[in-house]
Amino acid sequence: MRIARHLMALTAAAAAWVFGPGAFAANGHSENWQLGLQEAVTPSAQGIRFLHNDILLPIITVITLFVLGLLIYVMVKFNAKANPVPSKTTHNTTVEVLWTVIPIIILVTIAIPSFRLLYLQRDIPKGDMTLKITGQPSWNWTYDYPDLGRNDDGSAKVSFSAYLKPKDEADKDGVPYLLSTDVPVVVPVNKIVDLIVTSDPEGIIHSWTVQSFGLKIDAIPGRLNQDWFRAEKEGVFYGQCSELCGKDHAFMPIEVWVVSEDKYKAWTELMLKSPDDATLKQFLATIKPAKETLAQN
Ligand SMILES: [Cu+2]
Repeated sequence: MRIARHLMALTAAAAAWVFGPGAFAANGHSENWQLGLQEAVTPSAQGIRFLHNDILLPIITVITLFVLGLLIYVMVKFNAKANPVPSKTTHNTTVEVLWTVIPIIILVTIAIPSFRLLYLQRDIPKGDMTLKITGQPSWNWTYDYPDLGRNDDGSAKVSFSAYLKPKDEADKDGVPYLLSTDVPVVVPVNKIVDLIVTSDPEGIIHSWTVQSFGLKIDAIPGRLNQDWFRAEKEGVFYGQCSELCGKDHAFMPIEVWVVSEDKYKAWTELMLKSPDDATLKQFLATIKPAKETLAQN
């Protein structure tokens, strides 16, 4: 009984670890020893979280425990010693109907929310703005804001590359190394951002991924991929290239700042003036969403 109580306490602790809000849930990135998904700030990410935590995980847990129980039962009850004369039974209609119907019910239970989520993700709504993301062969990302005006050659006026922030600078700024970039992508909160994602024609396949947005979309040379997100919370959210793309695959992070509409507007006004690095850095410090708490590395 005592063991059972210990086991139950352990299970509860594990569940709290996996599902609980936890100290590390709201940093826009994962933490050492974190289990479970990162904080969900878009409808898509919330859908993924619900499907995984509330549908799949309970079903898998029940099935696993059920099969484990059956195995133990068979091992104890029907081993050669306990059951020297085995039964010759070959068919049992009730059992056969059950093991066909129950899995069908389970699959339908999974399919309904799964398809609903798929439609939410793939049925791309008309965006409030467009962001073009290009994966570069030099292992970094380029971002274009075509809605903010074009140059004579058709290129976007607001266009910049984001590179990995070097370790010493990341440490100095108190931001996570390998996730932070020298300049962030800035988007307004609660607005639908349509994404056009591609890779340099001379380049390689990358994948633009931000876990908190429930977003992972391949950047393929010569092809435009489309996706979207609507971040419902201000904050700094990190991601990484998620397509094994070459030697610097681990060094092309993604840093997105979700800010209020006013701050976004101020940012676009500044960006249209092509500010120098120092001016931009100074300005960014004034719009950076609330500071996150960092885990010890
Ligand atoms: Cu890549």
